[in-house]
Amino acid sequence: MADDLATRVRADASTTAEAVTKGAALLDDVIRNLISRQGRYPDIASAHDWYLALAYTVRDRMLARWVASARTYSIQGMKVACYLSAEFLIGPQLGNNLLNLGIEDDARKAMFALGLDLDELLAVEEEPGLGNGGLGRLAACYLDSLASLQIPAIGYGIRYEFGIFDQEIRDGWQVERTDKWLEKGNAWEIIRPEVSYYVGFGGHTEHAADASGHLRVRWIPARQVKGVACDMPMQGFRVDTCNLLRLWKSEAVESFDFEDFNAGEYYEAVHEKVHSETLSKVLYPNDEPEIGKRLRLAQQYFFVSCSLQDMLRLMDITGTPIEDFAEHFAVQLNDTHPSIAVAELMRLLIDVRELSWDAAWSITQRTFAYTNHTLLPEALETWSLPLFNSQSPRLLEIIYEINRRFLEDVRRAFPGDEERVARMSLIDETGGRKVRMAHLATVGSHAVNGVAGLHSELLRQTVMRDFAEMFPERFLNVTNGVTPRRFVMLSNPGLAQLLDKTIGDEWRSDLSRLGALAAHADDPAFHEAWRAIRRDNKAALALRIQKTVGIDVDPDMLFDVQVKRIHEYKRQHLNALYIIALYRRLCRNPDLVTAPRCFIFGGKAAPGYAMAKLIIRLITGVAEVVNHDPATRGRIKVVFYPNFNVKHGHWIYPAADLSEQMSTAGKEASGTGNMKFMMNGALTIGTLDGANVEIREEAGPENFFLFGLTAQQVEDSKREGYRPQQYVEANDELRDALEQIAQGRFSRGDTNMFRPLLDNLLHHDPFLVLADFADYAACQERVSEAWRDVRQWTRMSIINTARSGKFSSDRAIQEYCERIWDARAVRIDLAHA
Ligand code: 26Q
Repeated sequence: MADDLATRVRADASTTAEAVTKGAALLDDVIRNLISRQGRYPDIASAHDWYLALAYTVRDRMLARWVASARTYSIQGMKVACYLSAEFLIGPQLGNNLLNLGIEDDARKAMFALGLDLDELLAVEEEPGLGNGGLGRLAACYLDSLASLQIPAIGYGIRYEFGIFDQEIRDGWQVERTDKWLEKGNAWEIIRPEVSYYVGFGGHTEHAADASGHLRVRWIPARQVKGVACDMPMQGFRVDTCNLLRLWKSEAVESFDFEDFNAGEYYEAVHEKVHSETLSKVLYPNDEPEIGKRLRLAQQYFFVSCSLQDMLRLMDITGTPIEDFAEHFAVQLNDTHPSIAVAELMRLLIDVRELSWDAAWSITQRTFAYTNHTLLPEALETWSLPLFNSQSPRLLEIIYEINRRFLEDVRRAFPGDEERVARMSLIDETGGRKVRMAHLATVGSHAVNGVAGLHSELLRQTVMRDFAEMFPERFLNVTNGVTPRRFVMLSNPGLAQLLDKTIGDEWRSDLSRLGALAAHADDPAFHEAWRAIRRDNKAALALRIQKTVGIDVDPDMLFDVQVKRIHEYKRQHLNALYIIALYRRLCRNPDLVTAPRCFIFGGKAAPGYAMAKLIIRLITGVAEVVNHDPATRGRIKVVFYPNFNVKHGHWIYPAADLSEQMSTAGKEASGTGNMKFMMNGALTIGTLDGANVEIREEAGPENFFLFGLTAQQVEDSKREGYRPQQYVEANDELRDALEQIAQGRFSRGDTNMFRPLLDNLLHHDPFLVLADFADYAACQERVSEAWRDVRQWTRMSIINTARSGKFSSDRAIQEYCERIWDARAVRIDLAHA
């Protein structure tokens, strides 16, 4: 059978000799895996069986590279960059791994020879949704860049059994379904029971002098949980480097022996097992902390402790003295979620490895660096002292001691300024006492960075002001980036090929080379090719939309897209208000000349965030009315695309003409979707917020649709007493839109449904939706006008792609390596490993 199929591949006249050999070998391996790993045979194999067989085959190729990488790192004693993150939103792996290994064509041909379509196999893969959104996806882009730049690196996180929920829309409302991504197994992971660590919880500490008179602390935990390593290979693009994503799965320590238990103990032991396994059970689906969630703090400590113990084990294996820890590991804290690591490393070094406080503190500070992803006060993480103490009494003692020494430094630097001391303390004493995780991360790190220029600046001026005054050299900016492998090459192959043909393929490893496209921005033949690709992408998305939500959209319309988590500060409701105003205009004036538009939304609301769920309901309500009104047929469509995730992003980003980036200025730390759209040739309509500022700088103001108040004006208007009503009084269209909502027009006559949203807008409007409405609507008119000049729009689209080079995660990772980690590339050579 296998021979037969291999002959079919060889017989394909279009393949070169080398490709024939590679393709045939791949095919042989796929069939071997199908039989020996899955116990299936070709005649009865389902698409999922074939997917698995191919995935195993690809994994084997990566493991050979991973082994070569690991050997090289340990022999050469390279510094390893460790990225600690509670989330890694890595997305589907098969297509990306084929791309990075450079065997996509081989795989396509091998599958074809089996009578299978590679795209259909790619489609059956469940994506690991181990993150909420931006922060988790950023971590995944960084792993891709680290491997592609040949930097020794490990990603450390949690292997959640249930990732971010699947979103369904029922009667216009979001409904959550559990994400059972592991149900059919995960072909990419290697579970390593031999790589496991114990993590303690609760209990008490005992202080006593040791034989040589040094004070030693013993922590006697009340419970222990075992963390088992689950590894996923992270293959670099066109290199032999393959790094590791190591995710921890929690297990019970006790494997219990039936004979030793009476019935009572037996149930107790089972309970213990269930309890332990709960730790890595589910991802918290909120992109903001909730108060007092014990399990969340336990998850954070669990994965951080396992990860640090793992680093210490790697030191021991290679016989490296513990004193050299900071020369061998650079540990990046992805927001404050892993910041308990500062105290845990101190504990491991002092209590377990018996280093002095000063030696341990020096190692800790030189090891860690912290990335902040938010300025929103409600999103800054704190944990109540009683909760913290009951979980990790020893760590709290250590935090007190860090704080005592730190506040001494503050007092020395700012004598007599006790208010400053209170503001900077690691412990918040106002209200219930709490540990301030951002302060712990900042004090325990040698570098603190924001994720876009404006964000880093605001960080220094607002939430971190006192710290920036005391340690100005510690604060820096590293603007985020996204991987062009996944978000251009994989999801927009048509564009990738056109780029290769036009400017050569060096852009694939050096995105700044896209700049060469500018020379073609006025070439009519190139315009035509550009538009043809974009039209194909839009037709493909239109087909998906038809299949998933049953709405017909015309690919020649302007695709106006807002996909991201649903949040008031991101202002999807401002977009909705504009759609209502436009719709009303079109109803009133059948001859109005304007760009025919399809508004596409996507994004999940945190399950407990009622206002965000109501915003989804408003969008689906508007869609229902607008899409069924014959008066506006062909001129306006509204789509809420359910369950927006990485996979769906692959279809959406390449098909967008207009990227909506409309957060209230000063609130979005960076945004990364904005970068994905830009690379794929969308124009941006946006505020001066996050990385939009830099996108506009790069694209040029003439190629960016700017609207809205600046961060400074937002602050000023709040200080001066903002009155949302005043904007309603001054704008007929806005008033009409709000009235339509209030009258139940988008809620099937229900005049109560949107009351909370309207009350909020009219009386508080914390994100200045109404203040920015008029300017947004005017800006959208400029968009419509620009759209009608096809040549000019195409030119702007090309220029946006051409100038998107800065937003590659390769550039961002290079900055982290040079400015924060002092990490260097090492060439891995599979042939000589
Ligand atoms: C914290 C504690 C308890 C429970 C949940 C959390 C939690 C989880 C996720 C808090 C925050 C998040 C996610 C934040 C996030 O995605 N931030 C985004 O990060 C992107 C990458 O830097 C930026 O581009 C976005 O601007 C920022 O909003």
